[in-house]
Amino acid sequence: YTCSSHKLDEDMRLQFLKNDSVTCNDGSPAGYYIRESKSSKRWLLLLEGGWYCFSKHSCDYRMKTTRALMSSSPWPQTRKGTGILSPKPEENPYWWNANMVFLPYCSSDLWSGTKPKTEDSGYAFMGSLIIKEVVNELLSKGLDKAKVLLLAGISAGGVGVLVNVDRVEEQLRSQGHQGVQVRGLSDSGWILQTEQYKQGDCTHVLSCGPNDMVKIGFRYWGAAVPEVCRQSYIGAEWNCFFGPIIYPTIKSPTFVVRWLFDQAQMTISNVDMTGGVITEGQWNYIAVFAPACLAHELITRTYWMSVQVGGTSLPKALHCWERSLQDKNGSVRSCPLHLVDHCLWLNCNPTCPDIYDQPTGRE
Ligand code: K4Q
Repeated sequence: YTCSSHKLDEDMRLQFLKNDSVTCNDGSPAGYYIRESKSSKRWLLLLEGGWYCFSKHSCDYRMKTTRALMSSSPWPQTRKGTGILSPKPEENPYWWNANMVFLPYCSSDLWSGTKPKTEDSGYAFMGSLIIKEVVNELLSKGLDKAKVLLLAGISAGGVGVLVNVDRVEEQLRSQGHQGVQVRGLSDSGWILQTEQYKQGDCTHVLSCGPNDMVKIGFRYWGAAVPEVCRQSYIGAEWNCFFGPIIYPTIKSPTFVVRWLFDQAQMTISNVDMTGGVITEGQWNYIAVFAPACLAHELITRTYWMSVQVGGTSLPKALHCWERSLQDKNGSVRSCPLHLVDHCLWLNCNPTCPDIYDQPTGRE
């Protein structure tokens, strides 16, 4: 065959859902892109990202600016799989031969919604039902014989993984497909509930802090979060969108990928870094002291000044932090606040405390 036909069959092809009551925001049918690999029993389902909207105003604006994130009508017939979706071993040494399924994000609800479009609301929010229906329709394409289903997702899709991975597992098990091992891979969906660097109102999607945003969205989307997490947050179920809260409740093995200084986290924390430019006040807001030690507690230890990251101890870092809070714009450049170990094994930092010197907790 020619190079171009070879290239073509590497592309993923669009398939609209057979059940057309499961829709994008505007009522158009949701769907997925698929590249089958008959010789493989591995299935990768990847949830796309792209923020969200949580009000008539913000969704109308989203419709005008990024329609493909709310409607399937502008979707192309094929898409190229890149990175973990690539069928080329040189681009994807991990899973190049797997069955690849890309789920475009068109529900604007962090893949959590269960609400069909009604006359008055104007938009549907069915993210969670889209995943369910895609899994259901893939069963007849060989997913029923799979060994592993990896539910992956990026940014908003990474939140979608945390919120949906156990539901997918339960869906397969209840239909008798317990032979399929369900796993999660969440990329950049681990968001912290920080106070904003600068208080923002909630009129825009991006100026709204993490908690306010999710509180509003949860109701607007008719969000479904996992039962176990919901039970422990009755009346405040929106907390279950956040990694540190939902993760301990997830049963399926789930791998979390996250940049130390995540841009989406910075954006919703109102740390404006347009053009990669950041002020000293903003940089100090994201201070961190993280030595690679097997240990617990530090600040009341007698040796707390001897643990160092890159030559800086915690008392020194705290001193720097105080200075940075006093003179927001003063120069504290030689006073470090971002201290993360580079070595990777337990106690690879030579200043780690001796574990035999640590109290056991029973003393
Ligand atoms: C608590 C939920 C916060 C979710 C943040 C999602 C961020 C996102 C889009 C990406 C490009 N930068 O979806 O980012 O498409």
